[in-house]
Amino acid sequence: MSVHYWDEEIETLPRVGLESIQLRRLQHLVARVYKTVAPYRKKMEEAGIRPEDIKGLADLAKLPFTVKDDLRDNYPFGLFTVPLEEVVRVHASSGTTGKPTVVGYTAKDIETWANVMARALCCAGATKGDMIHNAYGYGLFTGGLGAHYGIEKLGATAIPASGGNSKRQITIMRDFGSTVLLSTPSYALNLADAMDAMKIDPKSLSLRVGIFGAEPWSESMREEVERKLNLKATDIYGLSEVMGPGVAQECLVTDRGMHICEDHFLPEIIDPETGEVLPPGEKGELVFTTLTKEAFPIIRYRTKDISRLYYEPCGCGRTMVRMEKVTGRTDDMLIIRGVNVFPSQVEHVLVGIEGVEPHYVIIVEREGNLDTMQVQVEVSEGLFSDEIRVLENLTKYIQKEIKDLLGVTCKVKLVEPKTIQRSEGKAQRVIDKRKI
Ligand code: DLL
Repeated sequence: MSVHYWDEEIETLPRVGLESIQLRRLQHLVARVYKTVAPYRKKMEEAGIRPEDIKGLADLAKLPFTVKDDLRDNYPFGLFTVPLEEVVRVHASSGTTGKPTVVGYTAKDIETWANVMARALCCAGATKGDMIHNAYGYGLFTGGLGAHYGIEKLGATAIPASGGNSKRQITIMRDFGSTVLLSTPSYALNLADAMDAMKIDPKSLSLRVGIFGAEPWSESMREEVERKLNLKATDIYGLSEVMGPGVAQECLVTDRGMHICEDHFLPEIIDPETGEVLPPGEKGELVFTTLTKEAFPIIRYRTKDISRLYYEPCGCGRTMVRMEKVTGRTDDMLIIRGVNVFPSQVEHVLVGIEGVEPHYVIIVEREGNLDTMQVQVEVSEGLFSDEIRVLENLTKYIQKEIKDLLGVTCKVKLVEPKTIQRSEGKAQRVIDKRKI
């Protein structure tokens, strides 16, 4: 397979060269942030560290972490390093709990972002000739606009579909001949359902590759999406605090991990309990330092995403480290009667069971002192009209599979097709009533 790069020189740079760029950029960043952002300076002073103490990349570990609360405490613009006149765009998280987090970009930041996003698109095999259907939400969420500028930078044709109105999206895909689909994996399934309802065979469309991210999705979900949409499904990772989509992207060669744009985003894996940096290959919490951002650089941001880093060379020739698919966050781990459960593990069990649709929700409650977990999952049209005994057996089977694989007893409730709320962006998989 011929690999094509957005920026071959940098993407295939030997690691020594890459690391020297990273160090230079890191030193520059720390000096600038120390000088211009009071909350960063205060934290560094408390930790007894000065910019000149950063002599090698290993010294990164001496710097204090940044967490989401730091952004909230400095809401809205307190961590920006440039005057607001220099900021050409802001994005914000929805802020389901407390204040939203706000991030800002200079014109150069937008240019960098477009470049890393174009790199991600190339990594997934997209070219100038592609018709790229962008169903990430446009607005304060970074997905839509972030991907959009990358598509234009690549020179491909952008279809700014945004989320929602699935039938119209399918019609557009068919009529415009969309070749690449960008959306959350849960919305991709939603689109597959709409296609089915419209009696459109995915094979009759021109979709070749999907670039799915913004939420955890299991390998079994990948197979499901590939089958239902007749495309190759690749994973894209990013977060607004660091940039937005395009921080990392799977290539078409590896089956292990996404290449991180390491010349812009410096990754570490830490032990979430102790904060200690873990050796390469170990699993832990992903931490990022931005190396080139102007308006809103961030130092050692704790993402809460669980991953690991692979430094082994990749068959595609890219030397940039790969991060393992993120299937859980330190804060979405459910503890059910002492057993740790990630929603993606439940997903892994459900998807692939015949007669079960990949639409589910996990409801956690506390009865007395006991945590209970109920998994509601849709069954397929044909099965729901089947005998009650068939449904009972299926319920028992799923309960047993979950118990065997995750070690937790749960109640399974099979629900009618199309009753679980569909997502237009990020899916809500868990309702934790213990927290309400
Ligand atoms: O979700 C940016 C994005 C847009 C990424 C479009 C990819 C595609 P936030 O809204 O700030 O930004 O959410 C970031 O989403 O910390 C992860 O927990 C999760 N996430 C993002 N990509 C993936 C992925 C965007 N590929 C948070 N796999 C992150 C698993 C992901 N989780």
